[in-house]
Amino acid sequence: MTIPDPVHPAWLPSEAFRAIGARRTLVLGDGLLAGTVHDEVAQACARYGGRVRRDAGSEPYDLVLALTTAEVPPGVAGEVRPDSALGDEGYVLARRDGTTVVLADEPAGLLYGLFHVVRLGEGAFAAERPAEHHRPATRRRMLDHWDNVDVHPVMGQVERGYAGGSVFWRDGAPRGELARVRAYARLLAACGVNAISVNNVNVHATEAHLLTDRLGDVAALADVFRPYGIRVHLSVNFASPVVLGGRPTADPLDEDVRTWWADVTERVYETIPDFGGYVVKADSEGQPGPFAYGRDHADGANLLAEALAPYGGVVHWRAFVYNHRQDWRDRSTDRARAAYDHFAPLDGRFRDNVILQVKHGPVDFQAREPVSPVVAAMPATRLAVELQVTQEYTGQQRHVCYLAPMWREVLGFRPWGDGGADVAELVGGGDLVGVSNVGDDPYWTGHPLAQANLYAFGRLAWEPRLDPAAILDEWIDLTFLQAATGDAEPAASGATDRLRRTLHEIMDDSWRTYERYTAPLGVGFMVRPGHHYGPDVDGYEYTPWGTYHFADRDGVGVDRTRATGTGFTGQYPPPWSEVYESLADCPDELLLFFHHVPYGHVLHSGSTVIQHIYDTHFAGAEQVTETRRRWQEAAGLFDPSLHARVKALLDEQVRCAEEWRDQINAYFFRKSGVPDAHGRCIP
Ligand code: GCW
Repeated sequence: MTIPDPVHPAWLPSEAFRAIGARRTLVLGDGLLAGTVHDEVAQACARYGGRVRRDAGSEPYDLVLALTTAEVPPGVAGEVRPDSALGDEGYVLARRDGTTVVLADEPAGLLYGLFHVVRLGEGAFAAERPAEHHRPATRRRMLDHWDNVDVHPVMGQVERGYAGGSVFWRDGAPRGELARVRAYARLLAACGVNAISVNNVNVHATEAHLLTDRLGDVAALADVFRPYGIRVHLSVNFASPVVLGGRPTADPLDEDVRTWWADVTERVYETIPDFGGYVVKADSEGQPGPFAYGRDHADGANLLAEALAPYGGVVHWRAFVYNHRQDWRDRSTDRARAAYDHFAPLDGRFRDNVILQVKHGPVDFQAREPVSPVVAAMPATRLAVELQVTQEYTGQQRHVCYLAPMWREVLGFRPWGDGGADVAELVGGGDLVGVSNVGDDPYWTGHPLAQANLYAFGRLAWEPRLDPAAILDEWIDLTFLQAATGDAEPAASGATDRLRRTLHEIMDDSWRTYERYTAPLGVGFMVRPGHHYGPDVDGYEYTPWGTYHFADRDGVGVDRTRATGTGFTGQYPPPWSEVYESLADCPDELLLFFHHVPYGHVLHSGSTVIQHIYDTHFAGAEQVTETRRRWQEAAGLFDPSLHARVKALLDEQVRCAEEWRDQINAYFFRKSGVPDAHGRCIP
């Protein structure tokens, strides 16, 4: 199968396999994924002149990838053998006496070990290396595609998709470009992803049929993902017994409904034996759910869990449930409270194959939110944290916005304060889910630099304690350096140094830059309603969506305190319930998320709120101009078409950042009447 021209190789250019492809490799072990490992190495060898075998023979090897159950030639792996089990996906990596060795208990571990060797490049074959054990921190590292089969009249082929059409579906049918899907599977495996859901959580009429009469379309995708260790999941409509099965009800406690789900699920597993499970958005933004029958979310989730349990499948039940028909005049309803209010009382009631999928923040993927209090409130429930790799609220893949630093902050948050567990530990052994940012764009992600977000999602899901800056460099090296220079030791040359520095400096702090020129101090939104791109300060202020900032002539922000506001701060355990409650202690970056304050309120930084708004907006827009300048300077270092694409996008980012700056500054100047201390131009 060839990759359709002209799809960009992203972090797997053939040069990334040069070090392996030029050497002698032995792959020992059976199974589909061991076959994939062999084929990957064989392809590299065909290009770079090395050799690969699947039976030991007597020759020496530079690289041995072997299952722990295999007969490894004497001397090669003896001392490397692990004492304890490596698990389904773990591996041990070492280099002894001129041989690099990867051992794994299961074929998936070999595949991840192979990609580790790819990341190391020549470094894998240099110095001796003591045995390192690697296993993923999370069980499922999953991408949700919000792809529609039919083109939706408002949302299009991909809901919140900024990279063109879907890689799976087109105009109501499977797209049929399985070579592209395969290339995608390979990229995902290389960064550690092992699960994928192939359709939108908003399950419309056509998409509902993927569960039954169009299951073959899902099976075809599962066949392509399987050799890369990735299981396929499906978003299903809670009302399926009615809309597909012609039943009078979808009541989760109805016997006939339970039988319907059991039968349908049995057929799913007959067709796709390693099917992962169902993803459900219920009673949320118009999707059907158990409320219609007077049942709660535990009843709803357990219904599907029961049907999946005999096959080891799971339900990802989303906690994104809130009232989207709120009356903006009603100051007591608080959307931030909704997930906790709905789900915390249900802790302990979910079957153990239900995974409650919680957005990382309490509202909706804003550039700055506190961590959702739900993660600390449900000790008896399996949790997944959901991140948005697609940049709905962070520049829509037209702006450079490297999100790993934000995700790292989320994963490092300690709900019970210093000494307590962090989010990474809370989801440890559980799942991290990302909404995919991939489409049929030749660069996969629209903005070529948005590939880094997809890569970083996978890497952080595997190892949440990785440093985002190091992940960025890893991505730069794989994607650009070896391909640009063909140099075995890329860092050696001046040009490659410049390339790496340019990208690093443009991207590393880009999330904070984005935050500076958009909604201030954690208040969120202020985007254009509907498509959510660009500024519109009052766009959502008098709407039913529950996303308000309450700016008036005296001040701005949402009072979520227990003392005088919505009481949301009380959903956190101490110390955060106290820290967020207190105007004096609340971190600056979240001040307006938790408090309504006068414009003259002095931040910890020493600045007033109004001056902070002006300063950050001037600075943020300036940083984007500087980014564009740096990119222009680096023209000679990149492939010309990639350079031109990014340049055009940076022109748009500069335009949009200036618009944000001017609208936000003008809005708050007009509301407050407070001039900029530095006398800069506010239109
Ligand atoms: O952020 C919102 C998006 C919706 C999306 C929803 C969700 C799939 O604007 O487009 O619907 O979140 O997460 O369900």
